[in-house]
Amino acid sequence: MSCESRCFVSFGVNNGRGRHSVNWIRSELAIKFTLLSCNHLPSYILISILVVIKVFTFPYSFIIELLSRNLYFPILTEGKNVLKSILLSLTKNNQIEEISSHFCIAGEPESSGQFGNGNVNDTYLITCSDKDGKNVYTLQRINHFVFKDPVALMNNFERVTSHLLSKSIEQNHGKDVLTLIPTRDGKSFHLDVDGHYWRMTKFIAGGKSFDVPEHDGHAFEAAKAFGQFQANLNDLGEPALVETIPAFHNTRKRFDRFTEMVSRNPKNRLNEVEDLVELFLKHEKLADAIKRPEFPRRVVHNDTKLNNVLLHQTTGKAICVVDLDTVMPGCALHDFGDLVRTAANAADEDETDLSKVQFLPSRFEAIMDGYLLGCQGMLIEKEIKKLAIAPIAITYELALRFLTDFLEGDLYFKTHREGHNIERAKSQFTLMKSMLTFREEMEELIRTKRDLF
Ligand code: GN1
Ligand code: MG
Repeated sequence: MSCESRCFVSFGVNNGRGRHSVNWIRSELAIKFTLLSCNHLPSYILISILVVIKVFTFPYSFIIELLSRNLYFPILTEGKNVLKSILLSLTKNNQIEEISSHFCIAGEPESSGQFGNGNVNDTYLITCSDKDGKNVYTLQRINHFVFKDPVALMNNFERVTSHLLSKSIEQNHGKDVLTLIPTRDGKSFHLDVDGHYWRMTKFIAGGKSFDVPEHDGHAFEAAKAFGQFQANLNDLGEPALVETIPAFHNTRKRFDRFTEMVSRNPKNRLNEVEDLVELFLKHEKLADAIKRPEFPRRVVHNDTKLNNVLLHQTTGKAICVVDLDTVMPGCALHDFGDLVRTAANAADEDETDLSKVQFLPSRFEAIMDGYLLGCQGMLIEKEIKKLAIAPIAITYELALRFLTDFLEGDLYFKTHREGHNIERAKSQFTLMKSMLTFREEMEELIRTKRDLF
C-alpha cells in the first residue's frame, strides 16, 4: 500500500463539536506514524503543528487550497501529496460525521470511511456505537450533476422500497430491502449548506458486491434477484415513477452525443482516440437495436451491474438489490443486457489486458436461467426475441458513454487515473466484439429454453 493510501484508510474522525474523540487521537497517531514511516521529517513537523492548531479549529480547507495551488513551501515538495491527502481526509471525516448527525442514527459515530466502487455517487460507511453495540450505516451523497432532481429521486426511492418491503413480507422470500434512515426532522434526505443531497440507509451485513462473478452460481443468483425485482415492481401502479435521468438507455441519443463530441472536440482530446472513434462509428447500427417504445414500459432497475446486488459472502445467495437511483420506467431488456455485460465478462469493466476480456457463454446461460426464474413469466414474445442482442447493444452503449465522457473531459464517471475512460471504452468495445462472435450461440440457447419463458 502506498504511503498516501495508508494515510487515507487509517483516519478516524473529529466529532466536530469541539470535543476530540478517541478516534481523533488515533488519527493523530496514525498521521505521525505514517509520516515517520514515509521518512519525511518536514511534513511530520508541520502536520504535528497543524494537529495542535486544529484543537482551535484551524481551517484545513485553507491549507488544502494552498497545496492545490502549489503555494506550499519548497521544502514540502516531496511531502505535498501525503500532506494533501491527510488534510483532505481530516476535513472529509469531519464533514461526514457532521452530516451523519442529521440522521436518526443510534449512538455516536465511531469511524467513517469511503465505501464501494460506484462510478457516480460518493458512498461512506458509518459505524456508530451505543450501549447495545455497534450500528453500521451507509451514507451517500447523491451526485446532482448526474441526477438533476434529487428530491424526485428520493420520492421514487421511498415508493420503491416500501413497495418492495410489502412484497417481501407477503412472499417471505428472505431477501433484504434497503431501509432508509430518516433525518431528525423526518425527511428522507439531508440538504447540506453546500447544496449537496445526502441519504442514509441501514448497512446490510453479510453481503458482498462482486465486480466479476467467482462462478456461474453468482451470475445465476444475481440474475434471479434482478428478475424478481422487476416482477415485484410490475404492479407499482400510478403515478409513474419520475425518470431520474431522461433517455438514460436511449442508445441512439448516446450515439448522437458521441458524434457531437467528436465533431466539437471540446477538450482537444480527439487525436488520442481517433482510431477508436473510427471503430465505434462502424457499429452505428447497434444504436437502433433496441428502440424502447416498441417494448412494454415496465419499472426496471436500469443499472443492473453485478455489483449492484449484494451476494452472501459465503453462500453466494443474493441478499439485496442496491443502487436504486435509476429505478424508473424503462425496458426489461436493458436490465437483462446490463447484467450480462458485467456478469458474463471474464474480466473487469476497465481491464487493460484486452486478451482477458471475453464473453463467457456458460455465464450467459446461468444468467438466463436465473432471470427467467426470477421474472416469473413476465416477458412477452417481443422481448424474448431480443434477449441475445440486448447485451451487445448495451455494451456498445457503455463503450460510447465512456468515450464520450473522455472527449468531454471526464465529467460524468469517476476516473481513477488519466485515460481511465479510454481504458473502459476499449475494454467494453472488446467485450462487445466478443459477444458478437457468440450471437448465434446465444440465440440458440434462447430457443432451447423457450418453454421456460
Ligand atoms: C454507473 O454508479 P454505478 O457505478 O453503479 C452508471 C451506470 C454504468 C456504470 C458503469 C447513473 O453506475 O449507468 O453502467 O456506472 N450509473 C449512472 O460502471 O450513470
Ligand atoms: Mg449506479
